[in-house]
Amino acid sequence: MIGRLPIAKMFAATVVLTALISVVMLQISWDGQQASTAAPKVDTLLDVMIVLSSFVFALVMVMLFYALWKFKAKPGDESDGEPIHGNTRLEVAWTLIPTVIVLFGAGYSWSVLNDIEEPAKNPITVDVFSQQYAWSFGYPGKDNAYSQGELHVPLDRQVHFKMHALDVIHSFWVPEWRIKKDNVPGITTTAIVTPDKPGTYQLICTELCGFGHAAMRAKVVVEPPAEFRKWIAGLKETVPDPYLETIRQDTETDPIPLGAGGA
Ligand SMILES: [Cu+2]
Repeated sequence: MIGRLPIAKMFAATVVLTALISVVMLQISWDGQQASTAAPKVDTLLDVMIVLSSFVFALVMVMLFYALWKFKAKPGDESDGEPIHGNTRLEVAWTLIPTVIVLFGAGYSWSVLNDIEEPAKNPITVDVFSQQYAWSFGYPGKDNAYSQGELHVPLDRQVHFKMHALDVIHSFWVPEWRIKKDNVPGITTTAIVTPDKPGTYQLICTELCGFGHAAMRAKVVVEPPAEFRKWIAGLKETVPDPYLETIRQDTETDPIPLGAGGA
């Protein structure tokens, strides 16, 4: 017989260890500066997940080290271990606890995603074209004004990015916005962002797309609407015809809900 486990003490040790790990892990600014309305919500979600993961890690460690200490064979003990046929209470607990944690994480993530993708009034639409190894941008609401390697967006206005890959899969990532979305050949994917801090950022390709992947970046400028309009007015080119053709041929995925409009 292994006797009764000191459940209360083990639980207390788990709570203390969870707190210690969480305090250390939450000190770190994992994603850096926040520059979109989604960023604080995504960061809070991450913090909650860090605490939950710390709890799971602490629980496993406490049980592991308790077992190592308590059930260690005495020197000279060559006997077989006890035949054990399972423990219903333990099995129910280790099924139920992870299920609750995973369901909570799924529900919370869902609600955050729903929240940050909520269409706002009067968004602006930007076409994003990705190809080995460059980014370019079209503004369908501004007579298809076209910019290569530099993306400008107005401050505090929701942007609907329509992603188009011209060769292989790329992925759109501006770390300060916390938004990441794959660009897939043949389909249009959408990312919704409301930048809320003016400044210059970097758009990074975050899908290994070939030899020049590491250098596949673009400058991102978030600026007040008046400066944005001035920049748009200064663009000389329009989106090349083959690119427009790509847009027409793409199949749309996760389209913006009806009534959300576009600019
Ligand atoms: Cu890439």
